[in-house]
Amino acid sequence: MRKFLCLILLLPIVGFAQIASTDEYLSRREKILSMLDTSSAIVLKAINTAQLANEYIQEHNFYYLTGINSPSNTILMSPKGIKIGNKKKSTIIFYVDIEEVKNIQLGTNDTLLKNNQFKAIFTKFLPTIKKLYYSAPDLTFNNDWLSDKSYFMEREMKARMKNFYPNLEIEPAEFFVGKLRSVKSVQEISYIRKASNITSDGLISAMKLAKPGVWEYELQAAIEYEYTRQGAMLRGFTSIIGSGLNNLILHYSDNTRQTQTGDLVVMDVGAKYKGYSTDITRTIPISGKFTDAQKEIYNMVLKVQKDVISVIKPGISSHDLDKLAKEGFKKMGYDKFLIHGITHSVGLDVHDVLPDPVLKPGMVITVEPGLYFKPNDTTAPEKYRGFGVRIEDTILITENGCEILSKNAPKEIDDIEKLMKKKK
Ligand SMILES: [Mn+2]
Repeated sequence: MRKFLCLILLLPIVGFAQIASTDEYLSRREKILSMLDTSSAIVLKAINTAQLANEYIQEHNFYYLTGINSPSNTILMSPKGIKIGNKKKSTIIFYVDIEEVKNIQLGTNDTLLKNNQFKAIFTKFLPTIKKLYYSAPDLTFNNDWLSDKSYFMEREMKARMKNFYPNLEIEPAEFFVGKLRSVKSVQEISYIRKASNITSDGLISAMKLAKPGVWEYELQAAIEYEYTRQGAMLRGFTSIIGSGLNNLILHYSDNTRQTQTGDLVVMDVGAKYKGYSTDITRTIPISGKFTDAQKEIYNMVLKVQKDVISVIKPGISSHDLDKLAKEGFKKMGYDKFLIHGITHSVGLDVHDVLPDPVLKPGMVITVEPGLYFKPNDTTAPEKYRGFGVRIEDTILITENGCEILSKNAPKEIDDIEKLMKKKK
């Protein structure tokens, strides 16, 4: 059956190419080839296994250039061409199962080859180049507990490669491919917009459900119900539902506490739609009404968030946004209670790669200021101790300014309180 399949599939590769009329992956590969100089190459490997809870997430650079969402494949690209027998190809996709790659659109200098040919071709090719960009999905740190020796896979790999190819420079591909990845296409933007709309619906459901006594995981379930219902089959990251003192823990994700009257709940969540994440945070009073002290802090955070968003346009740097938020809180006297950066890029990864901090049209970033007051922090006014507020939107940089993709999620105090009054 296998042999038979290969026979029919080898012939009509051009035919397959015609199935997809607009192929972003091919044009991305062409751009990458034009960015590489003739003595360099890039090699990317698919993630072999599901990483978390059996959710398979492809290595992002590999996915970005191939659209292949299955394990064990490899792509090798070089503008000078890679020798296969007497021919040269600038892109080779090595596959395990032809079914997984048969729909990929190939350029005239691209080809598909069985995975078992990779080693021979790669070994011959490497001495002909000076620089190799690579993906490092499997390069982690391992500790052998018995001999108590630590193995850094990357260090071992580099030492070994140096041995065989002393003149070869090796660099992770993330930032190189990231130059393209950070500016999103119309289609990518539409996926992030959809992820943002779905997540906003989830937040609205959670706001309607919220009342004292509800468990954090119930709010999480209300949000994630919308993800699944609307076809976002994965989360961009583990939902953070922090009530009471838990909202002071930035990456709290146990979500197992029962809420109590008077709590603020920070909900930092994001669906992943067709591979693309969003990232939205809303802070709500579990009782349906902010106390005066909560309102004061909430309004400070909201003002700083809006002030930052109002200056976003092409040419401004993400570092400027951080500075502006810090200065904004400083004027209010609370800058020391902002304990994290207020922006990051969003895309295939919820903390997407951003090689150049200067914003360009098509980039998508978050703006997420917050203030956090520990219960025993005597430098904070007493009325604020014991809660935190964070407000986060996912924002598209446009030609003249920006667009808030997560605008459907209410963040004005009146809107939140009105919504929370409504019973389902
Ligand atoms: Mn974020």
